[in-house]
Amino acid sequence: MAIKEQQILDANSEHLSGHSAEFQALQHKLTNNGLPVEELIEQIQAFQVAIPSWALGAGGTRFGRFSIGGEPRNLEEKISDVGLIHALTQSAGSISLHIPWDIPENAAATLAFAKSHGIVFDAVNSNTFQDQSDQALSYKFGSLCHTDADVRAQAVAHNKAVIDIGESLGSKSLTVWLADGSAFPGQLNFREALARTLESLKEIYNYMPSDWKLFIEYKPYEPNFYSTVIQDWGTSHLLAAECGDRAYTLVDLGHHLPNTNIEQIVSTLIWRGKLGGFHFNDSKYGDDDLTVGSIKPYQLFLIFNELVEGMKNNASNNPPLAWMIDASHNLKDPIEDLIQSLEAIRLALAQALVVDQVKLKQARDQNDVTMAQEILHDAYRTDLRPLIREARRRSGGALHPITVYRGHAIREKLIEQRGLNTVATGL
Ligand code: LRH
Ligand code: MN
Repeated sequence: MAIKEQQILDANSEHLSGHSAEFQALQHKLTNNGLPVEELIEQIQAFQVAIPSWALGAGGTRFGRFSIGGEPRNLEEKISDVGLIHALTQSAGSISLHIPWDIPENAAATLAFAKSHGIVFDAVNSNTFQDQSDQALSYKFGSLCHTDADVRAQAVAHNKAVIDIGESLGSKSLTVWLADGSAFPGQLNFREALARTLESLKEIYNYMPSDWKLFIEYKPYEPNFYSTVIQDWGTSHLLAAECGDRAYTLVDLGHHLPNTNIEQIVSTLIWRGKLGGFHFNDSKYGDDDLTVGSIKPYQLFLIFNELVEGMKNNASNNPPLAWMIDASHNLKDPIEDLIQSLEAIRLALAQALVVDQVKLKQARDQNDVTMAQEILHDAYRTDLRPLIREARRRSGGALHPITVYRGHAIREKLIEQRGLNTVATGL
């Protein structure tokens, strides 16, 4: 379901005068603070986030799932939904596929179809946390860590196949997240499981084309509830360092125990040049995969503040980061939820970009705790939404994407086209 550029321009014209007044007032304030507004807008326009192919339908839990209607029935419809989100927001120019949930039947055709929607392929994700019907050996007791060498070989072969699919689509990175772990004390020899996982990862790493990156995603628990082999950033970093220069740690915001200082983890990984990228979402308790910035927006700002500062003084030459959303939509329309997440991410970036880093450094050097906080709060509490809107408008996007989405009754049209009970592959 495409939205025409003219439809977006028409919608914008209704809000232009209000927007221009708000933007000019903000532009004046930022310019008075010595901030390069045009440069900020360019940085925001350039900031693109990959949409997960597994989050375009209604998510669910073991307690149930409520269909949203008009869900994409295949990869092409998923790409067209991402194309729609990108047309409205001009900030979602890529899709991250999960294999085997999204195997392209004809890679060349899929590549051309995506190109026609202005979409490229970001990291591909392997899946050795579910058993497929045509699979010989089960991953019930793990995959890359399994005690049985044949199961490990099967899992390594799957990852190599995922790399081959990614290569055919122009992707340049593989994300490995493992459910591997144990449900009860005594079940697993931690050291041996980790050593087997490292050997398996090295085989996958050495199979990757020389211009590819490996992202190792950590998670403390779920679906295993006693131990997880790659449970935290330290374990992921250890494995990445052992694998090689093109292996990095991927930070999924929902994969931390309560009250973990994620911005400090981000700062440390950049310092080591081993931060690969993010799975953005938000959470109150566990891996809730909620809308980005919906629960802890200040934490998201603090993370971006470390990113902006860290990548500015990037002594470790941390490579450009992979920006991806990883969310699940139990109640909201997936397209609206993703639009809100994209807005929250660009807003946190903008807030971090207007932090007076020079004054902050001075306050820190003088241990002026109060002033350091005042400087952060000044940026965080500046309403930068007109700046995000202006960046979007200049890229041809909608000033108010959700208003346009609803105004054109797009979900209703998707339901007419696809049906009420279609179920998208994924979580
Ligand atoms: C695991 C995870 C991982 C994906 C999956 C869909 O919780 O975050 O990134 O493979 O969600
Ligand atoms: Mn994730």
